[in-house]
Amino acid sequence: MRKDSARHPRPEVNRRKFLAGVAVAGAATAANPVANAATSTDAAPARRPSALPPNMHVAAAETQTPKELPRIGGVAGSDFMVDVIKTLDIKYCPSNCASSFRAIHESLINYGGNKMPEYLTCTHEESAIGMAHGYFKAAGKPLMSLCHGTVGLQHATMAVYNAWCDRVPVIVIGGNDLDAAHRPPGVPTFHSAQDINSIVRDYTKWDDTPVGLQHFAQSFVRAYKIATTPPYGPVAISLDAGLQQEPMKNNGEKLYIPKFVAASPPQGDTGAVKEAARLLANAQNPVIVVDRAARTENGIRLVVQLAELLQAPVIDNGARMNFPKTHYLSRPPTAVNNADVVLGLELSDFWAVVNSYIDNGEHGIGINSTRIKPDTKLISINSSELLTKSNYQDFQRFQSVDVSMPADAEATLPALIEAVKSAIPNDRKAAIEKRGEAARKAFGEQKERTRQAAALAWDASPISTARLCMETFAQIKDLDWSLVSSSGNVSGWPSRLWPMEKHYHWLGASGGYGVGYGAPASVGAALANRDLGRFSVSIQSDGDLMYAPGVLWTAAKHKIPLLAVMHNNRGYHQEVMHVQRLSNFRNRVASLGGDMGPIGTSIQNPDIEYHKLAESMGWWAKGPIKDPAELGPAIRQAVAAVKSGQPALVNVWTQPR
Ligand SMILES: Cc1ncc(C[n+]2csc(CCOP(=O)(O)OP(=O)(O)O)c2C)c(N)n1
Ligand SMILES: [Mg+2]
Repeated sequence: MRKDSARHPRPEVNRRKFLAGVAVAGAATAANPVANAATSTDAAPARRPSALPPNMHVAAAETQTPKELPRIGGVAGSDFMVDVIKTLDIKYCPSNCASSFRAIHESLINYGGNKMPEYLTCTHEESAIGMAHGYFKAAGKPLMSLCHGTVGLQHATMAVYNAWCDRVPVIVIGGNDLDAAHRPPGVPTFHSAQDINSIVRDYTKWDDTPVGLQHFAQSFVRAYKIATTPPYGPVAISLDAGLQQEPMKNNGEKLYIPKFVAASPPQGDTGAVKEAARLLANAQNPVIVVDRAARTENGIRLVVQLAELLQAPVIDNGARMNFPKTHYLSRPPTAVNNADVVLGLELSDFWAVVNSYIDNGEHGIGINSTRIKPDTKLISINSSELLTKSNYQDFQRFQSVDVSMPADAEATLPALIEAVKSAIPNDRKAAIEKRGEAARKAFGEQKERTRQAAALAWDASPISTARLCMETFAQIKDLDWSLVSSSGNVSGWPSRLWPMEKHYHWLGASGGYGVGYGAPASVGAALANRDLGRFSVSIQSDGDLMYAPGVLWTAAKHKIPLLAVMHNNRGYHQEVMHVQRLSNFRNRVASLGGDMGPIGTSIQNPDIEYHKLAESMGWWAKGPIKDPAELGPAIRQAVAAVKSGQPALVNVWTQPR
């Protein structure tokens, strides 16, 4: 907390630093800096006229070092902003630098000491937000990111959308110069807008444009609170360049920093909880489907408790680690077919749990069919219903349910568990036990079938995705591992065969299926895991990495250990299948243009040397591995490099899926 320094700003130290700066800069700087510093606390520095047309000179004003800088008279507004930020638990600020937030950038590193938050150098705004997204899922704490108003925020958008769909808090700060009459003409004006937040408004929980420092203090604490109240989500604050840069008015005497107190998550209504419990307790075949049910480690424990109480199978759709894969009640999605009651916990798409859809029916229109029996009762606990906006369709198809609780599942589970305990009739207890025995048997058989399927084409070259995943696991199994991301499609082998039990064994996917999430999110999550002493591994697809590979450099620069094992199938295989499917549907032979997949879907000829790409940015790297016998030893070496603190990438040529 820096409340005191905010009320009685600028300690002596800074004045001394300031004088030292003047001495170095020499006589060419402000005419009477000492007098300026001592007296003029209210006056803003003189602004240049803004009538210049945008031309090379104007562009140079932004891109070259200014010849002469007037000294600030008083305390920088952005120093106070840093005081506010420091009252919250924000460890890092991954960002791509820009003039619209140069003042707060300068305050963060010089006044704030580059700690809490520490600035991380990013080469793309999408990478910065993607890192914050991944970080939260490993650490449970949000990061902030600074974006250049308009262009930077435009780059950031897809990652913000992924965070929105994935219900992950990220604090997005956009620099913007609001005062049209005084802002620098040319480039900075191109980079300003009336309302930069409109770029991300449809997929943020809240945004604001503070016009004063006290307003900033309230907005920042409010933004943090909104972002971190379930359902979580990204928030945006537009930060006026003038407000950052100008000295504090009235010497900041009346400014205060509101205290952050975390809000409790919304809990299901008592009546609805009782009704759900009654249905579940009396069901013949209750099935629990989970997607983002567990926000924390405790969430997994609660899902296990409820499942065991009912001896109900659990289908994990995997947006988070919700349920141990080693538990005998863990079942594949088909388990829903026989259910008479389905409990959905934080499902991103309830409709698709109980319906199926085939995309190429007659006349090019898809075919819907139900997966469940006609009288199956549906119960939903889903906090996303508290977040619905109109434009983007992340709310998915409308599904009628019998008991609907717009509430946080993890927060509602304790009450539901108690209600189920009281609702189970004595004469049902034996039948419930029996369900458990059947589940153990089915689980064992399922595991065996999966193992046999994984052995198929074990020695194939390019390497099978099952072998890719199991050779990786063999090298990390004795470490405190965390699968931080799996981009592309490896047929779900890790969730099918790795013994995932802890909440960080799997962090889930992007949320919005915006490809390009995997690389930055895995670096962000690896950063969190580094600080928590865990070993991070990612399965990195080729298409995903090529959207913004610069994040590899950020990982090396900031010494973030991460093992990236590549699923390099030399293509956008998902799209290979789409175009192929349409060609088949239309009775045409797909034009491959000399590649493996239809034109526009391969990433080959030339083949990308991902190991060289990574090496050039400071990674330990090896590849391309085509012979499956070489895979294990290569990963072993990579693990050793990661243990020494370096990121390492193994470029593996794989089968399509
Ligand atoms: C930003 C973005 N652009 C395009 C797509 C469409 N898309 C979906 S999957 C995919 C292929 C991704 O390739 P890769 O990461 O290599 O995975 P693979 O399908 O080969 O396993 C693409 C381009 C998307 N989802 N997001
Ligand atoms: Mg691919």
